[in-house]
Amino acid sequence: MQKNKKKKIVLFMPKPSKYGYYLGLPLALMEICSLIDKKKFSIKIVSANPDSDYKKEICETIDENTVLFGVSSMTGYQIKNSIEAIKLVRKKKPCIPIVWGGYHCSLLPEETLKSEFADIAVIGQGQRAFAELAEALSEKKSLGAIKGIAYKSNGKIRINPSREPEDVNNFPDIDFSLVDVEKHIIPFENGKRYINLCTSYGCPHRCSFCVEPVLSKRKWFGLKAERVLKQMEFLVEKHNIGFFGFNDSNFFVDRERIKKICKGIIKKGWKIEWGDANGRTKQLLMYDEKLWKLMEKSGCKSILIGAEGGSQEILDLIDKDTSPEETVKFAEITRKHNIDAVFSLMAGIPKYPDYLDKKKANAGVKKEIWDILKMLNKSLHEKKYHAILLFVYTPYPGNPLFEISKKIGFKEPKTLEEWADFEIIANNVPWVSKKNYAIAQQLMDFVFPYACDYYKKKHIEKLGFVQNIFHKTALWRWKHNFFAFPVEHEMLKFFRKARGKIKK
Ligand code: B12
Repeated sequence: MQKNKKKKIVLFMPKPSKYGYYLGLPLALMEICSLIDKKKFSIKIVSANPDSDYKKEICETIDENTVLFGVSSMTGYQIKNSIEAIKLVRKKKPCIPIVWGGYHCSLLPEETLKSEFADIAVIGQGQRAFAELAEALSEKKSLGAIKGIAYKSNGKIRINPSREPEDVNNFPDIDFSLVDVEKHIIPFENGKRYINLCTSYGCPHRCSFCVEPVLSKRKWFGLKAERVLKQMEFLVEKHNIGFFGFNDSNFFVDRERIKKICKGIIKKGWKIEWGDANGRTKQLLMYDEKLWKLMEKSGCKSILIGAEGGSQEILDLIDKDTSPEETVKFAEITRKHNIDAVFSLMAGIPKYPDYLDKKKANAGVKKEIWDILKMLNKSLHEKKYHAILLFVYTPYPGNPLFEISKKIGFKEPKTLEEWADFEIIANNVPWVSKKNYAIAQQLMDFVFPYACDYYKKKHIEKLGFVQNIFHKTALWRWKHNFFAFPVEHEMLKFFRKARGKIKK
């Protein structure tokens, strides 16, 4: 290592899917640098972003001054892309410590470290643990005292005591100069420039399919409204941002904070919109009319709700602590305030021991889909909605539903590399039959997007004849619950495949 030169930290944000890119700011990586001593370390963040050749950037950046190479990964394809990047690093400098962070290694640190492509895993919230780790690696000190990490030492895996999640207000603001912000802006509707921000950590709720209760231990810390507004101000003034998408697991926990953020936006007179923010029906139904009006006036355009299911039985099974009636009510309130409710739903919730029986499983999953459609029919008027997302339940490690899934036949991947191939688009669970899976896919991919009035406004006038027919058949299928002979869906899949092959 050259003396008197700053030591280098190189970080990589991988692609979420084979043909996708990592869009938006690599917030996790920017956040973990907030406590790094910039006098001592130089930082290079590389994103698998459409505007950059990330492989070349990694190869050109790694050198003898590099103290670590870090990757951020959720379960699934990001692991695969991270391993591809790590192979490039290993080829150039085989001894650089490889640090994993993010949801996957936090849930399965030991399994992650069994892979030859991992040396250290940071478990959970990363800011403080990462700063201590960089310091220790650069000084060649022991890692034994750093809470919240796991690492390999003399061929053995050591898991240090855990670290309690901390209030995000303890950390300095994220440093936007760490990345080329312009490269991470996403072109959006009406010519607006879209950027993502994350203003809180954790979620206080207990949903039994979600990783949050396991990692954040049902704690929630929201960045003070003034600090949120300061970040927004920088992005509006320096980068002409017109739409803010919030990546928080639960943006709306603190009513007073939301009030202050909305009032701040209005006071500043910014011509901005905001949305894609995760919330919960019960919590948002407690907001009064004044606050809904304030949100509308401040530019709130969409709220993402984990509606999850269409029946009370399913919602109780996943500890969702809400009801289908609340989802319907929520749709009414958002409609009244011109805010799009984006519903995220799941079909194929595991039931033990019922779903050991194939017939019961087929009937149960079918009923779930039907209940979802019934609830949507009550919630949505004239198909005026923004988006509906219907996923087939995919077991992610670390929560109670994952354990139930194993009891009824789910074969859990056993290595980091196997988890890399674990795709959301594949049907990974044996209790969802091919037929039910195909219906859910047809709804998600074809019926919901094409039946939607918003889609019609956005595309049909421009794209013409085929889209128009698709819009009409999607509406017809939904009205009659008729999903056999899915010709249109097959056509769409064929076009997408052809496009994918071209991209290759
Ligand atoms: C944005 C997002 C996405 C984006 C990806 C980003 C993009 N722009 O392209 C998209 C839309 C593509 C996406 C897709 C999916 N997502 Co997603 N997504 C998120 C979301 C909402 C925000 C991520 C974020 O920016 N967080 C903000 C940063 C600051 O927090 P963080 O990532 O947790 O980082 C902290 C620590 O984890 C740690 N850390 C993170 N990285 C690193 C790296 C190092 C080196 C270190 C030391 C520490 C560290 O330190 C950070 C600061 O404390 C999270 C929920 C959430 N709030 O995090 C879900 C989340 C990550 N997604 C999740 C899931 C399940 C999915 C999907 C399967 C959803 C679906 N049904 O399609 C797909 C998977 C895609 C695939 N093909 O496999 C789960 C992950 C579960 C898991 N086991 O991995 C989450 C947690 C949501 C949830 N509660 O279930 N997602």
